[in-house]
Amino acid sequence: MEEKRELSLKHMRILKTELTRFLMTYKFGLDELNTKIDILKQEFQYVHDYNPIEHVKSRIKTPESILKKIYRKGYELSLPSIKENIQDIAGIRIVCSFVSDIYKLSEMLQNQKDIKTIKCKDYIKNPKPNGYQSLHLILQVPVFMSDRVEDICVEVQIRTIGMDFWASLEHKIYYKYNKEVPKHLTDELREAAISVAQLDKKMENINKAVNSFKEADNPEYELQEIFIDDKSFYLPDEFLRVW
Ligand code: 0O2
Repeated sequence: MEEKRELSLKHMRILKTELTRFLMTYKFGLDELNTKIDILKQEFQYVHDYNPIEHVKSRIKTPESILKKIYRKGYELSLPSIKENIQDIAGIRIVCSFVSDIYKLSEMLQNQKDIKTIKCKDYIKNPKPNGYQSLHLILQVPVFMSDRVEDICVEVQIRTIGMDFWASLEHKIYYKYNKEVPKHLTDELREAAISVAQLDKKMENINKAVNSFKEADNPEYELQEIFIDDKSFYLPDEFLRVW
């Protein structure tokens, strides 16, 4: 009896180590992708004096939520099965100002040599029946561990501020009503989603108009005066920003 208990404790310890190691690889995958996103953000800011990213949030699914999904979808309960079937264990949400930024960013990420696109679901061009809009990518990144390389899937959701606002409220309502939302609210949510899409379009057009005005009005480089040893020099604004 004692021997059996010892064995199961040992087994549990091994399982716990395996699970921790398993989830750690997803954290590293997130770190890797977050670094890539941060580089794009900083580079954009310096070179183009413009930041397409409003904010970024990331999360690792809890073991409980992973198990619920495995159970809901009827997959086998094992680590290889979780790895193969649950592609959103690691998730990043990027919120952009404009719809064009979403596609720009998505292309820049997908064009990186060490990133492989596993899936792309465009709920902006094809919103869900409830009105949900967002661009979903499942991206695979290599994670270099001490003894092996793991290819890790990360779900990246890219959306505008308006789409994010809508999704947070819809999520709150969905859980408040325990997934049985009254019809008048689902109708209003659908209408609100249409308003969000219209507002996004308007903001994009205003931004385009402002950009073309800036390009027409200003020379390519604005020269900045700097002083070294009391001598005055003129340097392009771009140069000062980078250095
Ligand atoms: P959480 O806690 O946000 O992660 P698949 O994963 O491809 O087998 P699934 O789960 O339908 O199938 O994938 P999909 O459609 O790409 O959606 C995954 C995630 O998108 C969800 O994660 C939500 O975060 C978000 N999402 C999708 N549809 C809606 C929606 O109608 N409303 C809101 N608010 N969010 C949505 P999880 O796993 O549900 O939860």
